[in-house]
This record gives sequence, structure tokens and C-alpha cells, in this order.
Amino acid sequence: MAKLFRAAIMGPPGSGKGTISQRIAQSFGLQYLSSGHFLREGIAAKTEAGLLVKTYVERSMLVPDHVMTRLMLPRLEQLSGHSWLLDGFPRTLGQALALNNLYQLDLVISLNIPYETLKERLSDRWIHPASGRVYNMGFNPPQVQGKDDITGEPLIQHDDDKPEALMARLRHYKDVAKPVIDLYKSQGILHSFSGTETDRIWPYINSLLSTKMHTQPSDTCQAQTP
Ligand code: G5P
Ligand code: MG
Repeated sequence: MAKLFRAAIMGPPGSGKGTISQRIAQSFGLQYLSSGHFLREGIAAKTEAGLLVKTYVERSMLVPDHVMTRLMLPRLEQLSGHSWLLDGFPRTLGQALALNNLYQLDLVISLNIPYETLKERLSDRWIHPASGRVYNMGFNPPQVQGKDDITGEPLIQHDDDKPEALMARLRHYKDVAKPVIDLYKSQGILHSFSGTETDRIWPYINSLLSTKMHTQPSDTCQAQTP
């Protein structure tokens, strides 16, 4: 039986984690779990967990570690027997250590996208609040302007995607992510990708995954796009 493959993708808000994760899941058949999507589903369904995390997610603040791990780790247990990719979890050192106690990741992708690019992307971003579906007016516009493709309901823009709020979120991301990145670097599983376009980063990630999923876990060289 092929060895199970476990990966995570990290990056600031708007860096393309979701877009790239969907491509990885499609191309490599990994089960894909987005922490943000999972939380928004709970909020929309008004589950106990959804009510607990609502105020954090609506203000783009990190949900406390003990809540996050209590929600995410049982989900991973349900995926035992599958290869998986985590998008947006772990985000803090506490979460990374809790995950590390249960699973050894094979690979972590870290996206380094310039601030100006993130600002442009997020100010162009529209969301269908009930489902969490995300559109970008330039990159992946809805079929009908201002309307969700599936339900036809109106799309909204997030207050936290305004430039001042965004700058604070990005600074916070860097501070919190640094020890997580250092941990995965020390384990030899971190692969960083820099660039301004997802379509140009994707071939490097595609080729890395193709290699990694067909080699031994001890093969852990550092990858960087030019
Ligand atoms: P999320 O849902 O993880 P964020 O803010 O980290 O939210 P987000 O917004 O989901 O990240 P992304 O997934 O990195 O961004 O990027 P994306 O959605 O693929 O792309 C962003 C936009 O750019 C899209 O419109 C896309 O179409 C467009 N785009 C992509 N590539 C390109 C390109 O090349 N060119 C152009 N022009 N456009 C492009 O977390 C949400 C909240 O949940 C909580 C927190 O409250 C968080 O704020 N949360 C957690 N809290 C604690 N711990 C955790 N582990 C948590 N996880 C989530
Ligand atoms: Mg996302």
C-alpha cells in the first residue's frame, strides 16, 4: 500500500492557500481540509462550535489554540487512512506542537507574497457569506456580477480587507507564523515559494509534489521559486 502523505500550506491572508490547495487536491487526490472554511461552515450551520468561533472569525482574529485544536484534530482522525492537506492549520506554534504530537507532516508549503499584491487581491475580493465561497473580480469573477454562482445570492466585501486592517493582519501573521516556520525548517520539511501570481508558482509546487509523493520521506531538500 502507498505511504500516506500529509502536508500543510501556510501563508498570509490572500496569499493563495485556498486556490493552490484546490489544485493540489484535484491533481494529487489528497483530502483537503481548510480551517477557515470549516469554521465558516460551523458558523453558517449555527453549530455549538460555530457560535463559539463566530466573533473571532468575523473580526479576522485568531481563534484560541485550545478551541482550534479541539475542532481540527478530531476531523483529522476521521481522515485516518487518507492522505491529506491542511490549509490554514496550524497557524501558531501551539497548534503546530499539538499536531506534531499526533502526526508527522511530510511537507509544508509556505507562500511569500508581497504586501502590495495581497492588498490588490483582497480589495478585489468578494465573498458569499453563507458558504464562504470567494471570488476575485480579476482572477475568478462570478458568472453574474455581484452574485454567487450557485445560489444567486448577493456577494459582500469584508471590512477587514480594507488597507489599514489588512496591514495589521499581515504584521500579526508574520509574528505568529515565524516560530511555526522555524519548527518546520528545523524538521527539514519546509518549502517556501515567492511570487506575485499563483499561476506562476503552481508549476513549482506541482513538480515538488510529484517528486515528493513518489520518493522516500527522508528526501527533504529546500525548494524556492526564483
Ligand atoms: P482563512 O479562511 O484561512 P485567510 O485570511 O488566512 O483566511 P484567505 O482569505 O482564505 O486566507 P487564501 O486562502 O490564502 O486567503 O487565498 P485565496 O482565497 O486562494 O486567494 C485570495 C484571493 O486572491 C481570492 O479571491 C483568489 O481568487 C485570488 N487570487 C489567488 N491567486 C491569484 C493570482 O495569482 N492573481 C490574482 N489577481 N488573484 C489571485 O481564515 C479565516 C479566519 O478563520 C480563523 C481566523 O479568524 C481567520 O481570520 N482561522 C483560524 N484561527 C486560529 N487558528 C487557525 N488555524 C485558524 N484558521 C482559520
Ligand atoms: Mg483560504
